[in-house]
Amino acid sequence: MKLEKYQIEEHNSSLAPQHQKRFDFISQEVSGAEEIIEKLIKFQIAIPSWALGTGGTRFGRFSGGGEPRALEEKLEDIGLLHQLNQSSGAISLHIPWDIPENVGATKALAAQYGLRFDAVNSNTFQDQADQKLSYKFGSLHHVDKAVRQQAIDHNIEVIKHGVALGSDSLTVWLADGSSFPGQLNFRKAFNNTLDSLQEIYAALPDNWKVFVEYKPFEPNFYSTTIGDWGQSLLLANKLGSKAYTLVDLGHHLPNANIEQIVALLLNEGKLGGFHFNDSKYSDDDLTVGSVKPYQLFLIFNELVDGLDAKGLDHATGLGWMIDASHNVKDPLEDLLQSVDAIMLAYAQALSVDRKALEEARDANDVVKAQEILQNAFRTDVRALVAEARLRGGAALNPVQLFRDLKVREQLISERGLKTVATGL
Ligand SMILES: [Mn+2]
Repeated sequence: MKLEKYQIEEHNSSLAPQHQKRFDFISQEVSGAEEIIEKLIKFQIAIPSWALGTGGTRFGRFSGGGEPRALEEKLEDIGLLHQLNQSSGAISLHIPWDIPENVGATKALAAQYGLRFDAVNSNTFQDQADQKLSYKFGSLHHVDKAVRQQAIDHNIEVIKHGVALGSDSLTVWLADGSSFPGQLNFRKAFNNTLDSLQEIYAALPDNWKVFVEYKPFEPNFYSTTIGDWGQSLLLANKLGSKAYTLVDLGHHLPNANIEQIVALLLNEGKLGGFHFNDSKYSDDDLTVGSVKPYQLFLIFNELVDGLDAKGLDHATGLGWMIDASHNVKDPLEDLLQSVDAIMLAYAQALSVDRKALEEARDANDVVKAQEILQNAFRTDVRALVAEARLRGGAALNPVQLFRDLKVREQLISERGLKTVATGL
């Protein structure tokens, strides 16, 4: 479904008086409010095609109904999110779950919703029905060259689909690893992975990037062949200038200092992509900012600082994407909440007085440095983010409008209660 312009306008005028009061206050509180709003309007977060349906666990899956049944309906859902917040103007596709049947028609449909194609994602973590060799014991790191070759060919195929759609990056996440001590020769596994990635790298068009994602455990529970940012960075450095590390917030062991990892990767010019989510334990796929909003702010603080230090554009310097999919919420409402949390953390990071922060650091004034960051984090910038939405033509309160218009109920009546999003 598509919203009518008047529906957004009616919603906004009903909330306008209250919003104006809050906005007038915050725009005087925060210095450079206008610049922050401009940056917020430009900032877009890609939605992955697998986040639009209910996820699941190995114990079960509880669909809320009305899930997208095909790629066209996934585009429709993201188009709807983008209408509501004007900050979700990109889709990240998963191959083979989302292979377009008609590329021209898919591109035209995406353009109609104002969406571009972000990084394409390969899949060697499960076997497909028509697949010759199994990935049970890994893909790019496999002991058998024939299995590695199959996985290499698949990634090259994904690049081709991406080129056809106008994407310009490939994300490689491997489930490769081992579940028991002794199972794997670590050095051979790493070298096989490097060789395989080199073949994929050779197939990248000149203007493309490849993002090497890491994860410390799951589905393998003893070792992961690309387990942390060090291993990813080693590979990215060996591959060349088109290869980058991708940071997924959920892919760290508990209490890892992700903001420091981000700072150093940006310093090396090797941070390429970013996957947002939140977690209490590890890869929990929870709504962005729902558990550790201060950590999210500290990460954004390093992102803004590091991008500025390299002269990179915030909106286009990295690939920004949400990577989450879970069980108990309406997936579209969850994505609206996630995008909002990202924008809030970004706005707060933009409001940090960087000059004063550096002066406090240079003077070893620990208390002052902490005060500067906490002051930014404790400032309620929701009205700034809402103002950016308003100026972009989106809704002041996307979740409220989603509910007022009974969007889920309409999707269920169009698509049915028992639908399962493709790939899930
Ligand atoms: Mn990820």
